Amino acid sequence: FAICQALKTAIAQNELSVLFQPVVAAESHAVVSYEALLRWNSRDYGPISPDEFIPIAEDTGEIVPLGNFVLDAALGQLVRSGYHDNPLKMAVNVSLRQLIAPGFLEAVRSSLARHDVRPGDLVLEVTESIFDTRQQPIISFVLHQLDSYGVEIHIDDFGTGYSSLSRLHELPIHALKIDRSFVHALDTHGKAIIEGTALIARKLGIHIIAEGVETPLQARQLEELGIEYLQGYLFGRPSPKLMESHRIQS
Ligand code: G
Ligand code: G
Ligand code: MN
Ligand code: NA
Repeated sequence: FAICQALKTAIAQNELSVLFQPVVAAESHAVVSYEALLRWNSRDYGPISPDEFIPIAEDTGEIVPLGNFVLDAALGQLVRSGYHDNPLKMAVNVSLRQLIAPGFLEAVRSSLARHDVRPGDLVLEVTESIFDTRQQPIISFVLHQLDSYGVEIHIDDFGTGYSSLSRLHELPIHALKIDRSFVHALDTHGKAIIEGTALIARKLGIHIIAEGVETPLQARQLEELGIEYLQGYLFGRPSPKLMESHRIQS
């Protein structure tokens, strides 16, 4: 595929950028962290969604340099936005393929050290693919190492994969991000699913973030269900800069 070729040169040609979307505390709406979201504007193909190019990058192995680029760009932006005066967390999406590639732990440690960011202020978002039983020894090793550094692990798009709630205690998981499809279905089946997930997570000491929050009504319903953190267009779209307001609110 020509697109694989284009992806290989995307970093060198300056075609990649990273946007940041806030996560807020449900009660105060204060910003508690940002999620870094990769964007590719290809010279040859125009803007391509990560939903399209991330799976290709996973297949070709390009996800490793791409992932390192995002980690570095995200921590760099965090520091330029006043992190050292006013600490804030940064969440970075990580593919399973990237997580288990040789050198991943070292890449995380060196990026944290280079930017002088506390490991506890880095969140890695992984999907339910981390429960893949065939790869369990390596996945478990890497996640426990990250946990020992203080890095937080959050499960993204929770509820859309094949994991079961009973497996949550087996890995060092700090939070679940409830997939936006359940938030958008709060008036139908979504409420029961979110309520049940929150109940179990709370018992296991795992935090909950709801994503895809678009209306004040959804925010209110989620807060009433005891959801601690919210993310979505209601609070901020993905944008190139971190918001100024976090300094006053934090
Ligand atoms: O930002 P957007 O909604 O277009 O993201 C689409 C998908 O791409 C989401 O599932 C998101 O988690 C994923 N994604 C965005 N940025 C990155 C990244 O830097 N690395 C990985 N692995 N996935 C990403
Ligand atoms: O899978 P992940 O949660 O990483 O995907 C993040 C993607 O979700 C981003 O591409 C972002 O643009 C999108 N997103 C963020 N907030 C909202 C929202 O409130 N509504 C919808 N429909 N999409 C959102
Ligand atoms: Mn995510
Ligand atoms: Na998601």
